[in-house]
Amino acid sequence: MAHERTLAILKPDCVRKDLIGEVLRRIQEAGFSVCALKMVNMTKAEAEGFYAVHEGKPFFDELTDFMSSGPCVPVVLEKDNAIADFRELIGATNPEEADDGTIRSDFADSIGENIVHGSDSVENGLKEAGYFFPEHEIVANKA
Ligand code: RTP
Ligand code: MG
Repeated sequence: MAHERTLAILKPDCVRKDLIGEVLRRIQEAGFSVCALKMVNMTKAEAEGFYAVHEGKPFFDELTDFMSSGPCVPVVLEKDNAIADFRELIGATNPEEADDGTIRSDFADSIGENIVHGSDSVENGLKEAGYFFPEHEIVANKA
């Protein structure tokens, strides 16, 4: 199984609900290593850049308004099979469809405000980590 990097974002609703610690605890308990972490307040333009792949979709304006509505916490994570395992840990995009015990099922209010982002491919994981962190700020934490 390949060692992979994924970029998680604890979204503004996660921060507003004081769930940073709880969500990070679940992520670490699931075996992910935290390799970079910070708090940022994205501008609308920065949120549009991050989610550029969704430009033109009906939810794009709502999504980028939400992602720039307050501080969020981008986190670079590493683990074997990180991309798929992280998406399993967080659950389906719509919390009503997320499996019991997943982060979105337990904490998210709606498909728009769904607590956490996870990269959807190895290539995007590397690209998205680079959106927030220069390579020298991503540290080797465990193997
Ligand atoms: P994410 O990128 O945030 O990890 O979420 P995802 O892969 O599960 O979902 P994606 O299709 O990439 O959509 C990105 C975010 O856009 C919002 N969304 N709203 N109202 C809607 O129909 C709708 N669809 C997507 C969600 O907040 C989703 O996380
Ligand atoms: Mg996505």
